[in-house]
Amino acid sequence: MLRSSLSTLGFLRSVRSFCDSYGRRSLQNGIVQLSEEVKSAVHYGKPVVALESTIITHGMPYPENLRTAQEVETIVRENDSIPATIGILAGKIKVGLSAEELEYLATPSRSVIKTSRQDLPIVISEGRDGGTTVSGTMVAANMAGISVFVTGGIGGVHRGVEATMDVSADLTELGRTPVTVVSSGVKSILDIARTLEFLETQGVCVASYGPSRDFPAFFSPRSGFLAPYNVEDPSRAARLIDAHHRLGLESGVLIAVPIPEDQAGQGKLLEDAIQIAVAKASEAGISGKEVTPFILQQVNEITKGASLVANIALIRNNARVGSQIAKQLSIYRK
Ligand code: PSU
Ligand code: MN
Repeated sequence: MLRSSLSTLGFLRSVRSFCDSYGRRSLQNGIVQLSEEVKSAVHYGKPVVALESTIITHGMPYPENLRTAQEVETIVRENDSIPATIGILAGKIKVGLSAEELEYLATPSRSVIKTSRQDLPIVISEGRDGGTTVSGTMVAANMAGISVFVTGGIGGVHRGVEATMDVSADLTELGRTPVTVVSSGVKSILDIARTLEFLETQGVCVASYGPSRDFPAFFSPRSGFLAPYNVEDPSRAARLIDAHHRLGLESGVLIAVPIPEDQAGQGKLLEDAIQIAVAKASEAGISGKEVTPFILQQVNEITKGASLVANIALIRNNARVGSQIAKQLSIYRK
C-alpha cells in the first residue's frame, strides 16, 4: 500500500517534471519570451501579475483599450507587483510587453488574431500577431511560471448552449492549467448557472472575494447565484492558492471579485442591451470566436459607452486585488 502510493507519488513527480521541462523547452526554443523584468521577478519569487491582451485587441474600442491597459499596469506596480501583459508578436509569445509593443497591439488592425489554446499553433507557425484570451494567457503564464492572472471577465457557457454548444475554452483551460484567474465572474451575456456547473465539472476551485459568497455577474456585484466558497481578503486567497500548488493540482482557481457597489452599472440598462445584442448576434449569424467580441461591441454601442465605463472600473479594482493576492503569495512561498 505504502509502496504503491510512493510509486504513484514518483509517477506524479515525473509527470510534473516532464511538464516543467516541456514549459522550459518552449522558453528555450524562444517561442515564449519573458521581458528581463518579468524573468528576474519570476526567478526571485517576487509578486508578478499576468494580464491578457484580447481585452485590448478585441474587447474594447481604441483608445480606451490602450489607456486601460496602461492604467492597469500602473495599478499593479502601485500595489508592489510586476505586471506581465501577455500577447503574441510575429509568432513569439511575449510575457511582459514593452510600452511600444502594447501600443502596437492596441492600435486597431484586422490582422491580430484572437488567440485561445486552439489558435496558438497556427499563430506561432505563421508568425502572426495575437491577442491572448483568458485561455491563451493561462497557457503562456503557466509556461512562464506566473501563477496569478488578472482580467475583467472570463468566457463561459453561452445562452442557448443547447443549440450551439458554445462553451468558452476559458472554462476547459481552467480545468487543466494551474493558474489563478482573478476576475469579476462572467457577464450576463452568458448562462451563469451553467457556467458554474461546468466549472464544477472541470474541478475548478471557485471562490468569491470579499465579504459575500455571491458570485458576481461582471457589471453587477450579484448574479443571483452563490460561489461555492468565499475568501475574505488577500491572505485567505493566497493560502488557498498555496494549498492548491502544494497539492500539485493541474487545474486552475477562479477568484471572483465583485465590482465595487458604487461603480456597478445600471442593471436594467445593461440587461436590456445584452438581450438585444444576443438576439442581434444570432440574427446576423455570428458564430464561433466572433460571438463574444460582437456582443461586447454591441452592448457598448447600445449603452452609449456606459458598459465600457463599468468595465474599466472593475478591471482596475481586480488589478488592485490581484496584485495584493500575488504579494501575499510571494510572502507565503518564501
Ligand atoms: N469578456 C469580456 N471582455 C473580454 C472577453 C470576455 O467582458 O474581452 C474576452 C476574454 O479574452 C475572454 C474571451 O477570454 O473574450 C472569451 O472569448 P470566447 O467567449 O470566444 O471564448
Ligand atoms: Mn465560443
